[in-house]
Amino acid sequence: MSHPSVEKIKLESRRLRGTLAEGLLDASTGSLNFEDQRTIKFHGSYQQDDRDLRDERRRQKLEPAHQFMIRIRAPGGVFTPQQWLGLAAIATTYANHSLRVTTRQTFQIHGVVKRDLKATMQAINAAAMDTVSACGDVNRNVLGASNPLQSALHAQVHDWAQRLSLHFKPATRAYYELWLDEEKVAESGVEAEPIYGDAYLPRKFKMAVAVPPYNDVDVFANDLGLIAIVDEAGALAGFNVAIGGSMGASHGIKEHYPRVGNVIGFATPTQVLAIADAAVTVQRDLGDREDRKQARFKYTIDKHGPETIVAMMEERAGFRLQPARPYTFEHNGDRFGWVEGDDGLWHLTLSLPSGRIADTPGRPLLTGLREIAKVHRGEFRMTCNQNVIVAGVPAGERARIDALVAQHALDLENRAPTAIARSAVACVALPTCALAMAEAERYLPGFLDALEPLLDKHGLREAPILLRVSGCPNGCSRPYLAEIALVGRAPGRYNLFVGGDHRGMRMNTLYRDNVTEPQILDALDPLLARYAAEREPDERFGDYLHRAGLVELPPYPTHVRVDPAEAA
Ligand code: SRM
Ligand code: SF4
Repeated sequence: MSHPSVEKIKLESRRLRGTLAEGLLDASTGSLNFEDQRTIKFHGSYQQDDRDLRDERRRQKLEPAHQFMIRIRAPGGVFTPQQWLGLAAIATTYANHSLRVTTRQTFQIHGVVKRDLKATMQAINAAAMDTVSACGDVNRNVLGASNPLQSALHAQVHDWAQRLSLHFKPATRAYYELWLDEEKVAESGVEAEPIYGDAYLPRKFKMAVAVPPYNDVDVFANDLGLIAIVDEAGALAGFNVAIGGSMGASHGIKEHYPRVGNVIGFATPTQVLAIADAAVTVQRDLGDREDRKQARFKYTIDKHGPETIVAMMEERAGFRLQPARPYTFEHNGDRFGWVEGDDGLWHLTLSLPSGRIADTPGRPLLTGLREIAKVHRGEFRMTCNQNVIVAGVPAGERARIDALVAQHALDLENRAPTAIARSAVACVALPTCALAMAEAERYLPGFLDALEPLLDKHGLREAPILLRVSGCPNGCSRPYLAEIALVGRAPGRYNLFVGGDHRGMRMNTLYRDNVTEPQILDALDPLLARYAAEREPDERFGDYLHRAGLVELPPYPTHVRVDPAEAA
């Protein structure tokens, strides 16, 4: 039986309601029907099945172990201790006893069964959070720089992430009717969607706000990036605007490629919503609605040419962008340990193992962070590198937090034997991700162990090399921006990429195709040897590989350019 297209499903969903209400009540299956599986994404949830159990259940002639992933909408990635406690309770009551910090600085929970979905959604909302538009063909979770050192600027940037998220939240009341029993009103199912229209966007749309000199949000991996520019007095003057970033790719299909965003100009704070509206509606109107693999904004830009797209955006916004202003990014990583902000408060960044917060033998992360939430009076800030910042701690409270950190081994990753291990990122992949071709999160610790002797051999234990692992080419760990990346091909086999930079401004290059761990280590050995011997002081691995001519740039727009005409 052929399934209807996603475009048809969206149009016929009565503003994202579909038959979800009925489907949730059907106790004969743990699954939703095909259409509702698409519709529920707009409510922040994915139907999945436990892939570890798939074969066994098939042998037993049982339906797959259906379960749901739920993603929180958290613009700027800030959570209060009360919200944290709420989430930890939800994870143990309804999910698989773990919280997962994502590369878009929010939480996912996994393993919720259909009959518990509504109660889980209600518990999330009761804890003052929601999941609206965390997935689906709409604007997704808006990223905001998590570095809280410049407190006033951070507050403004966080405010922008919130405003953008609210501005682009769909108008439909479907979420509130379905999950929170909001009473239906006359226009239920036919509400006006002034920004999105009847069929929402052709594909997901992502926004991020960065504060130089840190690019911890990987702003150039977003459909729309805003780079904060401060004036001489340190106040927010506005934003450089970048368009067309996205990581998704397919093995062997050159028409489906990752791309960094291009900086197209500068907008003042009062112009930001208009230019963002323009980007979203140009993509709504011009994006490919026939082929979902060609539907992201990057392809719209590359098909029509950046000049055409920028001109359309300016016409819709009603103003010309000013020339982009100078900015410098130092790196796209996190800084671990305690730092003092300009407001005298302290912030502790803890490196988490691929963002997974669970209690494991000798490592009670879920319990430990829950204990911190019970006493902490500041905030928790998630980073886009899947780490957490215990933020806003008065100097006098540090010792209490430190004691809880030590008691629960919360800083094991901060004390990892190699710098590469501290900053490595891996996507979820198996067993929950339906698209995974190879392990990622579960493979990372083993790969790091295998890499350690090689780093030792070349004296590179403390070399801050950026490693990212993805279980498939969709690139959820933003692997194409890493200095070393493994991208899953098949169980135990990866494509090896090298040569990205540490500022998130230059993509890496495929170096070995479809290789196993021994082959990956063999390929890296001579590169690391030459890097150790020939690097300049402070030269990073990816930059060295290019200087030494050991890698070339791949054949798609791979590094950030300021003049859009250059990107054509
Ligand atoms: Fe992603 C799909 C997990 C960030 C590109 N992503 C998926 C799904 C929902 C699989 C699916 O469609 O069935 C994964 C769920 C796995 C699971 O079991 O939890 C998934 N993506 C994730 C997360 C949890 C990875 C992580 O380990 O942190 C991240 C959640 C972010 C969030 O909180 O919103 C996540 N995904 C990203 C990023 C990084 C980013 O946005 O900065 C990208 C690359 C940027 C981009 O969008 O191009 C990304 N995910 C994709 C794609 C490829 C999109 C494309 O245009 O080709 C897919 C597949 C798709 O959409 O068809 C995908
Ligand atoms: Fe799944 Fe692939 Fe994304 Fe990893 S990169 S979470 S395997 S879709």
